[in-house]
Amino acid sequence: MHDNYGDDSPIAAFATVAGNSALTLIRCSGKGAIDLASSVFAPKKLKDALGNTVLHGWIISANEKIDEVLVSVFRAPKSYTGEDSLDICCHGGPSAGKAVMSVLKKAGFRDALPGEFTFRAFTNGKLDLTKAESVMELVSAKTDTSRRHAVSRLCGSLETEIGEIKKLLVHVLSGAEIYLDYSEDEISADADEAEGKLPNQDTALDALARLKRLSASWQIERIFQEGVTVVIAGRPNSGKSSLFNALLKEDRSIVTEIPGTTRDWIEAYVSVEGIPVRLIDTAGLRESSDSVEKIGVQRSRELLKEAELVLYLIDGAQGVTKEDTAFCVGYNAAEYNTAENAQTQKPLLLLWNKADIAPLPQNFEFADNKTVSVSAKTGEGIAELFTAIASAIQEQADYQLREMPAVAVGTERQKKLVDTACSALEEALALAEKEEPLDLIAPLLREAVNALGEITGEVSTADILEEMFSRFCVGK
Ligand SMILES: Nc1nc2c(ncn2[C@@H]2O[C@H](COP(=O)(O)OP(=O)(O)OP(=O)(O)O)[C@@H](O)[C@H]2O)c(=O)[nH]1
Ligand SMILES: [Mg+2]
Repeated sequence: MHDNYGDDSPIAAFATVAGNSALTLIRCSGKGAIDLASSVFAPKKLKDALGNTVLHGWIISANEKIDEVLVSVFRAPKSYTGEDSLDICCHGGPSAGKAVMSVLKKAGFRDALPGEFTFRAFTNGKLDLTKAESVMELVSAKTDTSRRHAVSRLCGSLETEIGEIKKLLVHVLSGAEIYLDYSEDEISADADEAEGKLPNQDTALDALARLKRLSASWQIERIFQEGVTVVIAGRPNSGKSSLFNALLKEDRSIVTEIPGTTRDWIEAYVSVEGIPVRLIDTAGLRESSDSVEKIGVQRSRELLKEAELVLYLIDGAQGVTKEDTAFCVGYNAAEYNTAENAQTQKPLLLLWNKADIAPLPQNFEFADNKTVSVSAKTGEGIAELFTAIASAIQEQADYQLREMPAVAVGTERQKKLVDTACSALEEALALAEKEEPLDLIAPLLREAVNALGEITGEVSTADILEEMFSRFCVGK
């Protein structure tokens, strides 16, 4: 555990990113935080301020006015962290916030560690671990759907579900433990047990079904949290960068009529029917003698390995070329090195671009793929393309992306613990079926209960907490 995580010393951190903006927010929290801040604030006395009030004044250092600020004062335990806290709203830009921070540090605040505010909120009982994690999910939500899922957990949907399942398991466990208190001959052939069932078997099955639903929810949730990597590939000049810009609805990637324009890849997130798509524009695939372009093409090939879906562009003005065939069907032309170029068996969506000047031929069939006709230039077919991308992502999933369960796990950590509980419970049920003694079964039930306790943080160790919170950003 880091030396400082877990203490209550006064900490400060920027809650907003540096850059040109109207305002910068600095967060402070900890024992004595209000008194410390009061020593560098004028003309009012911050230390006399009531909780939940906002004071206007100046941050001062040796009588020099550093910045004009608004300070929100929160008194323990009524604050995000549960401690005395302040939000100092400074002017934006590269200088004001920095100067204020330097004064605060001199006054006795130390830099906050990543996630330390939320860590303190957790240790002070302000939120459980599922809510703490949802704060991070919310900050990094890439689409509106991702945001909604995170907000549902922040409101406690997962905490409640875990709590309810845990109650069921505790009920099953206490049933088993009652029997354990008696010697074998005292147990008068309990009906359930005799039939190879756990005491309160129905409750155990109900818990198992709910755990399985939660575990399965991660397949969908992972997509909404992490996004799907979609790589745009094709020959130079086929219009990849134009398409990238059209999907993003902004001019991000350089477009010219010169083949080989894109050298280094570029990525951006775009929402496709609520699914966060990490869209990557790559260098056009061709053999090149230009050393910079060569590296670009090599990078395109590496990115293709990462892709979960490839959008392959055919330049309609050129029609299908042997390179297109080599890529899409691994066609073995003697003059073309297919081994290196054939796509790595990734799901592929074929696009016929430049439909404005070269319409898709009737009955066009190529490489057994459905072909979407688009014009990156005029926007024709782009709406249909969004639908086609969403369908292609859906096709690879063995669950309905649009049918999000009411409660879902939001992190890999939670999913793993749900699985631990699931397998322990399944094993307990299997042992009961074999009519094994309860003293073998009860520890498994306890393991399941503990795993659920770890999800919410009732059961936690310093290592687990540090691992989790160190992935948060500073200022959260
Ligand atoms: N008419 C027409 N021209 C297009 C369309 N899409 C792209 N172009 C033109 O095709 C040329 C190449 O476009 P880019 O988007 O730079 O092509 P690219 O595939 O990124 O090319 P590289 O980066 O060199 O691999 C430019 O002159 C574009 O204006 C389209 O749908 N219709
Ligand atoms: Mg390009």
